[in-house]
Formats: sequence, C-alpha cells, structure tokens
Amino acid sequence: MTAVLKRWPALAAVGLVLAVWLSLSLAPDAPAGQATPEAPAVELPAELAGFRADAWFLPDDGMLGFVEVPGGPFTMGSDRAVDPLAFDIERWSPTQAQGRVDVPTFYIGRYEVTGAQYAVFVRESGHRVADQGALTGRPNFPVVSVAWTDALAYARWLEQALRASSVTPAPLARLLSDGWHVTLPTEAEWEKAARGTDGRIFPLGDAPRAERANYQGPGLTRVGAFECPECPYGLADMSGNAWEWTRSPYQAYPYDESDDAASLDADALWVMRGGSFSDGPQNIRAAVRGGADPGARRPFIGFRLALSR
Ligand SMILES: [Ca+2]
Ligand SMILES: [Ca+2]
Repeated sequence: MTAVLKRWPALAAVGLVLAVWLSLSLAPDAPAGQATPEAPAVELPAELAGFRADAWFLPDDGMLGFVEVPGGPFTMGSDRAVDPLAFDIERWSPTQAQGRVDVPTFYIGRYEVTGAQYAVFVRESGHRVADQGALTGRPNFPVVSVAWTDALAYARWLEQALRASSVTPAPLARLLSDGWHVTLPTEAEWEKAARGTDGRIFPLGDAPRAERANYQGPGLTRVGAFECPECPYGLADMSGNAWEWTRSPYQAYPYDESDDAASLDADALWVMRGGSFSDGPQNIRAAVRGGADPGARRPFIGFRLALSR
C-alpha cells in the first residue's frame, strides 16, 4: 500500500483530503443557534474576565487576541551540541543541525483556544461533539479532546463569523477582506512564534522555569495563568498546558511547506507542538515535534489559531 501511495502521491493526497472533507461534511449541520441532539446544553458565563462575551469569548483586545509576528527568517530545529535534550526528528539534515526559514508576516493567538470559545462554536454551528471532554472544561481553560478536524472546523466557522459581524474590530476585518484566513499555524509559524529569532531553546530562554509554564503538573490551567515576560511576542502557554495542533503533516526535515501535499501518506500524522501540563522539560522545548493521528481526541491536546494569507 505504501509503495502504491508513494508512486501516486497526488492520489494519496486527494484521498486524504477527501477523508477530511467527508468527516467534516458528515457532521450534522444544524441551523445556527441550535445544538445537535448529542450535544449537551452548553453553559456559558454572562461575563468572563479578559474575554468578550459579545465577541465569541475571544480575548478583549483590539485584535481579539491575534498577535502579529513580523515576517523574516528564524532558526528552526535543534542542535544537540547546544541542546542535549533534542530529539533526532528535530535535526535539519544529515549535514546540518538547524535550518533558517523565512516566515512571512502572520498573526497567532495570544492564548490557546478556550472552552468558552469552542462552546460558542458548537452552540452556533451545531458541530458534532464526538468527545464530551471538549465541552466539560472550564470556560477560560484550553479546550482539549478535540481532533485536528474539529480544530479546523472551528477556524473556518470563526472566520465566517468574523467576516459577517459588525463586532469585528476594523484592523481584523480589513485583513479578512484582504484575503487572510483564520486557520491553524504551520509548524514553522508555530516554532517562530515560540522561540523568536534568537535561536533560544525554550520560549522563555535556554532553561525551563517552573513558574513560567504549566508543565510536569497535575492538570490544565487557565490560559495565560503563567506570566512569561521573557517569551517572544507576548504569547502565553507556548510551553505546556495543552499540546497544540498545527496544519503541518509530520514529515522529516528539512521543513518545506511546498511539499506537504505531495508527500502525504494515507495514514499521515499531523504535527502538534509545545507539550502539555503532564510533560517534562524535554517536551516543552520550542522545537519539539509531536505527531498525532488527525482524528485523535485527547485530554491534553488543544490548539491555537493563526491568521495567515
Ligand atoms: Ca500550549
Ligand atoms: Ca513538508
């Protein structure tokens, strides 16, 4: 099977895209504002500090939580000579430990997507909830137990909601009308957002610090509970709390977004980043790469959004 797919990579990619499309379109489409029979009543607070109840519970700032990461190159991957915790899969090539990747300007969520944000999506879209864990978390904790397909469905729904609403702040509305999309970050976007441009090992610097991230702990915490003034771009929980889905398939480096569709296997895994509350220091490094089945729903995997051209 693998040999066949390798010979017909385009066919394999089409099959996979079809599978994703089918799984999305098979979710029952209830009219807006009506929950599916399987979904429990979603209880949302009238107010939630730091978030806008009138704007899908997105963060209360001028870009509803989207933070600009200016375009330019950064160092991706790991050099075991300076980072002894690095995994083999983080090495760039047989001859090179790390690579330089030029990432155009994009925006990324300051926080992981929360339980309240996801609950509004389920309530408004009727999106099928396959794992109740996605709705039973606290409103300002990261949503978890969501598959890659659920994460993308949320991004698509939110983009339409933002486009259609007069609540959307002007700078954000302008980007959307200029053709930007709400999506998941690529692996390169995620890593640049996490470590910035100085090649650091952890988002907060070259060593982990227990007071700066939720790792090696008992459970999820409120998004942004751990302040990290040293972290690039003012982002929270890039290390730990919930693992985060990206829109990149899990492939050997060198990283190349342009070959993502061409080399997909039918059973491709998707990259998740950043480690979770239960991981040790090795898995909360900025360059760590987890691979997960796109249908996997786990109590330690969530996501954050990106705005990308
Ligand atoms: Ca995280
Ligand atoms: Ca690739």
